[in-house]
Amino acid sequence: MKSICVVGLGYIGLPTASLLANNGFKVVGVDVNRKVVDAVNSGNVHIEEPGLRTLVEAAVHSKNLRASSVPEPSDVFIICVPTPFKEGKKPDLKYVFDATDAILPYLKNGNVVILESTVPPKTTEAIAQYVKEKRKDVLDGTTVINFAHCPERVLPGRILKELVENDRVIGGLTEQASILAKEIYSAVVSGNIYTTDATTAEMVKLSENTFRDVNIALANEFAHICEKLGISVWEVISLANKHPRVNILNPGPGVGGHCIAVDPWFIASEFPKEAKIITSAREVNDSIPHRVVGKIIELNSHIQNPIIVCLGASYKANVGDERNSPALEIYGLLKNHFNDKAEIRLNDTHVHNNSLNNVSLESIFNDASLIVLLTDHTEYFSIEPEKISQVVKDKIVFDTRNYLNHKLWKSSGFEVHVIGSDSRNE
Ligand code: SAJ
Repeated sequence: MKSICVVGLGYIGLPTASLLANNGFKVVGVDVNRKVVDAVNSGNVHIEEPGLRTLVEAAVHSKNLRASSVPEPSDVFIICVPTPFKEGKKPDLKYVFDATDAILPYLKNGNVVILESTVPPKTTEAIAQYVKEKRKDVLDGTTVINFAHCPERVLPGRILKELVENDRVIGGLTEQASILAKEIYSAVVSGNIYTTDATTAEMVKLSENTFRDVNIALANEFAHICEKLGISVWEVISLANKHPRVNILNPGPGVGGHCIAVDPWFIASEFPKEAKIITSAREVNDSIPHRVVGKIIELNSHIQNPIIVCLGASYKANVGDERNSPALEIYGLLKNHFNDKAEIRLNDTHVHNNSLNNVSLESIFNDASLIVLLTDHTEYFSIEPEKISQVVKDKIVFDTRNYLNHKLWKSSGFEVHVIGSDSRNE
């Protein structure tokens, strides 16, 4: 039985540590946040993710998972810490190097160090080099450490399923490192496991998220053009996607989260001359919240002191994560624009952030002049427009996700506006 130390108990680290523990590995999960450590040790979770609580409870109960503030000697170390960007959209690798510093004293001959965090090309090499600089025994070869990059690929909201079923790519700095890392993942992954070199694995991960970002940017650009043409982008995309080799994604209020809105910069910041499409897609997607705000201002132009209801704060449906959320950006931009000349209300049933003034669905619609759907949480689909129509001031709804039942809202007297579509066609 191998011992594994997972550094970082966030969206990726905690499910990974629990899954490995439930498959017989002895796992210590490490986090710098004491509250997270205490929560995990009592079988609790600090993240909203379907099925995670049960998985963590089982892992802690089996005594195969413990959380701690400091690493311990182990056979394998898996680094799952965030990699945000800093000023100038440059990758911030502070947490990756902090994690490396934390495990440095515990590294022994034959250990495997796996980097799961999404990183710019050549980071795995840089970490191995850093360890050599800090540990003479690694530099002179008396202690051999096997470094590999194995990027996580799971979709928030479906993490537990995808952690097991998705194919994995493992990029070892040496062939032996790939073989050893593959052994670990083989115990828990039912998808295929492909081995390659570390830089290729880094680029594979960045290419996946960049592909999605560029595709969404294209959909957002089509939405803008279709609005000008007075047609519905939703119909255009749906019909274009009937072609066997076309799969255009959905436009929306912008692209958020800690992956797709960040990772393309890991390529573009290092290759600014070459990364033309990547940079321009990022710029398109970053501009969408401003366009949405422009439309909201236009819809309120005839109203004195409007009350604007924003539904959703998280970056996408049915998750409680508001990092880089376009919904929150739009909320902030509206507050800045209107200042005290409008009341901007916000509801999100998934985000539990005390600094947000989260208004309940029971009272949020009272006297509203505009309802804007920003995140397509399932419960917003069940809002009854007939009931709402009796308490709002103006019956206008703006759907930035093309999610609501527009027929139903219209039959309750609402004027319905949808992103990427001329309201006359709705
Ligand atoms: N979005 C659109 N239109 C779409 C799809 C998404 O506007 O058609 C928006 C979402 O609303 C959200 C953002 O894009 O604001 C990103 O959401 P997402 O569901 O596309 O992706 P993430 O960030 O939750 O997860 C991605 C996934 N990558 C790919 O699908 C290639 C996931 O598999 C990765 O593991 C994850 O990034 C990560 O951690 O890197």
